[in-house]
Amino acid sequence: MNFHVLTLFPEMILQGMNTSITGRAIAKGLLSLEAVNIRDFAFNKHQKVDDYPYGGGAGMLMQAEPVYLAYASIAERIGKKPRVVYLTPQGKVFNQEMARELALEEDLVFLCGHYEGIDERVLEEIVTDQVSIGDYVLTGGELPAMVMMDSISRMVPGVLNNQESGETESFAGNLLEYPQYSRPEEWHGKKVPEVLLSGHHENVAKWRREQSILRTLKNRPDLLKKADLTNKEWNYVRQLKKQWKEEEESL
Ligand code: 6GU
Repeated sequence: MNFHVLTLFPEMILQGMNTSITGRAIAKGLLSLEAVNIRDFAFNKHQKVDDYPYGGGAGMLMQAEPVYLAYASIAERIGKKPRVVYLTPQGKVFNQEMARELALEEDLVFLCGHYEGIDERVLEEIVTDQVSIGDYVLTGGELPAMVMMDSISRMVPGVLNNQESGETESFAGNLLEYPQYSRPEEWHGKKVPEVLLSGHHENVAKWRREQSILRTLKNRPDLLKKADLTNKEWNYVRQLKKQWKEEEESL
């Protein structure tokens, strides 16, 4: 996977990505990363990349030409028109399914906006995907680009040590991950759940599955609707809801 990031803050991207698991994957050659400074493609006296919006309004916009030239330098070098993801709160909300799909690409370009946005004409010309990472506002697209690259990276074969953890973690089957415990057996008076010490693999698996369902029901009922549970498990969900309702009514 080759990541190319168009940004006004290349050092932010390089510092963030050359750390931890993504850093190791870059060192191994499983990923490559370049951060292209859009300012290097502003061929005016002060390397200015922003200007006022026509029609008025708050703030400045990134101009079309430097963004286009920075993009074109990548497209020319790799010899194709790559997929270009523009990070914007106006985009489609990022999820695990999108991460899996984007991980199949050989090259991905991320376009990070700043100020109030980017001239619409260059977006029309180069952007293939507009993506948001959630319903809150950030100062620029760099953190969202890093969020996306991190989650896409872990879908690339060889990036994770334990290859199965790519799919068994949260959101596999639209269920959240169960709680986990390590040594010591008791900490601050809290004991590790007995079943996990039992060595009874079937009971452990059953307990974990129940915990996943419980957590998903509590924190992400929207996800649980899409989860594929057995009839027995749907009954368990119904029983939990009934129990909680009764507890609430008895208060
Ligand atoms: Cl992709 N960009 C910005 N600036 N803010 C965001 C976002 C993206 N996703 C959520 N908030």
